[in-house]
Amino acid sequence: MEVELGGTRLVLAQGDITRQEVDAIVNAANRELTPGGGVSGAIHRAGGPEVTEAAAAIRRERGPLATGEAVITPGGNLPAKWVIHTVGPVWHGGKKDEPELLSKAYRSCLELAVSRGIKTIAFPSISTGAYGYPVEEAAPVALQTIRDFLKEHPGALSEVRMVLFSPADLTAYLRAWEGLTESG
Ligand code: AR6
Repeated sequence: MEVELGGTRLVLAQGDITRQEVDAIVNAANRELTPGGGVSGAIHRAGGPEVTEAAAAIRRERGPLATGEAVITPGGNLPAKWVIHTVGPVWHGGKKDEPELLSKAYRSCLELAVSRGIKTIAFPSISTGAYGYPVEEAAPVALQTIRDFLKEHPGALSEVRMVLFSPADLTAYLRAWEGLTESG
């Protein structure tokens, strides 16, 4: 799916985030910025030591990230020039501010991207793997945050891409987008 939102293209697609030819890809990181598994393991493997060492240097300098914060490193061997690392919330049943924290993670990445002059950015589905956030609940939060940000910053980005690893995740995001556009 592809729509135009005030000068920015929003794309929802199935794929592998490490293959995206965009200015920046987002990493669903842990607070320690270590490679870990899932999308983070894949990004550190594909990006190589330049990514892992830059992430470790940030960790040494500023300590563990808080949930919802974002930092940036070079993309190393990735097609993307930059990696924006953010920490999504661990799902605890939905009563521990998970939606606010998830929204904050997307927003921090978008703000950091714009402040660095990044024009094209690709996100994975933050928190819906190891961190256990149900994808049906995460998708509307992600998409609403992106839509609100683009309304507030018209033309600041040329493309925002959500890259879903599985067909089921893509379906969940497409449904969530329909729900958002129906409710205005
Ligand atoms: N491209 C796109 N999406 C992917 C890829 C890929 N190559 N690989 C996995 N996904 P997760 P989290 C999807 O667990 O829930 C790490 O160990 C995956 O199917 O990567 O935020 C970190 O170090 C799922 O839908 O991130 C943290 O400790 C989504 O990416 C912890 O996991 C997110 O799954 C973060 O957990």
